[in-house]
Amino acid sequence: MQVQGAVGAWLLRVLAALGALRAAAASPAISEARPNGANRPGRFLSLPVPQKCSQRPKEFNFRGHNYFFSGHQAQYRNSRLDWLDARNICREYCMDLISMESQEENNLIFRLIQNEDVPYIWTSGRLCDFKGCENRRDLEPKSVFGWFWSATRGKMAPTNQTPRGFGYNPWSQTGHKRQRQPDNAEFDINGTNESCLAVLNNVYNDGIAWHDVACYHEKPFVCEDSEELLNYVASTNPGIRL
Ligand SMILES: *[C@@H]1O[C@H](CO)[C@@H](O)[C@H](O)[C@H]1NC(C)=O
Ligand SMILES: *[C@@H]1O[C@H](CO)[C@@H](O)[C@H](O)[C@H]1NC(C)=O
Ligand SMILES: [Ca+2]
Ligand SMILES: [Ca+2]
Repeated sequence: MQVQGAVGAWLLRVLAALGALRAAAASPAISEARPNGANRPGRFLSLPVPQKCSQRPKEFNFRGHNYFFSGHQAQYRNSRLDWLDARNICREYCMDLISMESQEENNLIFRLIQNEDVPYIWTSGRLCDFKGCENRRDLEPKSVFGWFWSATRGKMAPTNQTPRGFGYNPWSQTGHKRQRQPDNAEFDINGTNESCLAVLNNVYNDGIAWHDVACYHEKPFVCEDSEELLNYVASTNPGIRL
């Protein structure tokens, strides 16, 4: 299982507390409560499908990871999915939603969005506000310290700081409330939390930038290789070409 050193350790403890770590070691299926659990409770993360993994779309490559944009694949060209459904499409290919751990990787996505005039995409960014994240002083305030990349379980930089590997803070300076992101704006409208990270293309006249968005919104998405899922499928399917 691929863990980003100490960075991911805190989330592993969270998952371990949920009993999810054992499940992840034996099989990568990890249950995760849906943010909008009242509507569709008990949704699960999908297992990788070995045949799909070996034939996964490899639209571009960066630092040894393959990626694809849903809008460039015939079967997903017009797909707009909520955050968990998008993750699960990726996961069947031994991928997950993209995590932008460096400005270089972030630039790849911003360029794609700009060149293809994509309005927005989902990333794997997630707020730790589900079961197992309670009573965590180190995640408070959540809006600053509570964000992580769910694909790798790596903690994100505090949202009010320039992330390591970046020359600027990619969170938008504005949004629905004309405040810097994350602003959890939909909570003020109707009590729905904005727990997922999307990249929006100039929706608030703010250029291409990171926004917290409620996870039920339906968007195109970018998938990135998951070392955890690739390793799992490689180890359980001797000789498979990935
Ligand atoms: C949703 O956001 C509100 C306001 O920030 C917060 O008080 C509440 O705890 C959040 N709900 C969940 C499930 O995290
Ligand atoms: C909250 O408001 C948004 C925007 O008006 C709407 O699309 C969404 O369905 C609402 N959600 C709920 C739970 O009322
Ligand atoms: Ca990445
Ligand atoms: Ca927002």
